[in-house]
Amino acid sequence: PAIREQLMQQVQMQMSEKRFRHVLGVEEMAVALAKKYGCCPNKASIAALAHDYAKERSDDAFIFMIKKLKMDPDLLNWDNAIWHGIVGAEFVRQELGIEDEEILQAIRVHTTGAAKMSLLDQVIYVADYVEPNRDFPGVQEARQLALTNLAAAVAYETKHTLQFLLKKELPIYPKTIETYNQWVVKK
Ligand code: DGI
Ligand code: FE
Ligand code: FE
Ligand code: FE
Repeated sequence: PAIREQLMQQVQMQMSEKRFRHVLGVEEMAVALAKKYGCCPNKASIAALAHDYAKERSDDAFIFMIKKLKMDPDLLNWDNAIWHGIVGAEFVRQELGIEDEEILQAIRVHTTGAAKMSLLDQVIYVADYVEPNRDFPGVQEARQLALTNLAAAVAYETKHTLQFLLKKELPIYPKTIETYNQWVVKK
């Protein structure tokens, strides 16, 4: 539909060609997963197109937005990796006029996941990880899981992302640990 075309253009203008290709890959995968698991393909399309909308903004732009909206001041201790989802959703709301809370929430949690994730949240989180342009050891297995068991794919992604962060001695955002405890730890 026309709104998708317009959104695509607005997103494309905000990022490198490579990142835009990633975004289109996430959209393709998200729509497929939405159809498979029974959540709204239209919302999946919009959320996917907008999920990395703010990723190329300056640190100053994120800091300004966090202060302007009086968001959790702890956010100031983090960086682009964490900001572009949680704070990025506010750029999406303000600049793209997307007000749908389900879509904004999927954008907020697309990097870290969350203990509670809606079907749409899971679809975007997983689609971001396994879209066709991604290439890393394990992506085949992650894709396989995505098409057969969405919750298992969320768990796989969470576990492997945490392993990657630990190996690089990067700081772990508390939400990432909450996601791990909820989705990976065997009960
Ligand atoms: O924006 P993308 O590259 O498509 O993917 P993403 O939003 O899932 O992840 C962006 C980066 O964020 C990626 O390099 C992994 C990193 N990340 C995920 N969870 C955490 C994190 N970085 C830190 N420091 N802490 C986290 O908990
Ligand atoms: Fe992202
Ligand atoms: Fe991701
Ligand atoms: Fe992404």
